[in-house]
Amino acid sequence: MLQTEIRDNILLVKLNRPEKRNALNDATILSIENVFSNIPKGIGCAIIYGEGKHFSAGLDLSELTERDAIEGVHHSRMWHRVLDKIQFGSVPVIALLHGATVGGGLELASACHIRVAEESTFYALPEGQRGIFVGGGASVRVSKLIGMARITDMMLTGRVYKAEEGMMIGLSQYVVGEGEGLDKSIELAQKVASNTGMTNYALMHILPRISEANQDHGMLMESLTAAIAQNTPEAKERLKLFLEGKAKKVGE
Ligand code: 1HE
Repeated sequence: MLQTEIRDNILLVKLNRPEKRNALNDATILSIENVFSNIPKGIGCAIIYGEGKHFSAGLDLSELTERDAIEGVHHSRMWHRVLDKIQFGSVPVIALLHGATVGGGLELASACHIRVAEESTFYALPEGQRGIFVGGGASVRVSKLIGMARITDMMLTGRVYKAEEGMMIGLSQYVVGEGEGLDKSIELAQKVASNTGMTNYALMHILPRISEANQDHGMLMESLTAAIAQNTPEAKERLKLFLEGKAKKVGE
């Protein structure tokens, strides 16, 4: 149900339940937790993608049986715990999207740091139409990506966004042609993995906290982070190479 492969210093994680459109049952969610809690040493970036014609059809609705309220809370909190392992894990994660990226599938994608969408990607939050509510973090993460008015509309009306529109409103940072997503994601992952550990840590763990802090606290955290980062041996070496004309220029 989940397949992993290591290519150089990149971890590829594939949802592999195409017969159920990569619907996310508890077993899959728990294996995602296991994989992202145990990223092997030496890995610098991970890519998550889906087998078959769709990234993910979201929560496995066949498991949404007779849960009472408190069981429902625990189930949703389990999703939160697992997706936090992606957002606040040890390496940046790229979601490579195609086809349906809906409900819990969009929640999984929105926990990742970069989203690359192939042209077939479409986004929706069908929870509203199913009579339920998002439970895997969409109200927080998707709201932050596209704003509250848009997520409200998506859930009230079942609105579907296609790949290009999705990029325009902030659901993905990239759109690529069909079948080109893996190459693009690997290219991006190599860049991400070539950053210093401190830079990637700051982007994953400190920046989101800064963006939620008040301006005064945010600025202070920024100064502390900048000071720590510029003091690392890796940063000093990189600055030295640049000043000697040996580092790539911007855009190279
Ligand atoms: C599923 C699921 C699923 C497909 N749970 N089994 N998500 C949804 O409301 C989306 C529901 N799915 C769909 O709208 C469509 O399946 C798709 C647009 C994603 C794909 O359509 P298609 O024509 O390629 O596939 P299909 O024929 O609809 O489905 C193939 C099989 O996958 C079929 O099972 P089969 O045994 O009859 O072959 C479907 O029943 C099964 N399948 N999607 C279970 N989601 C943390 S809270 C998050 C809350 C949510 O995510 S709610 C949104 C749920």
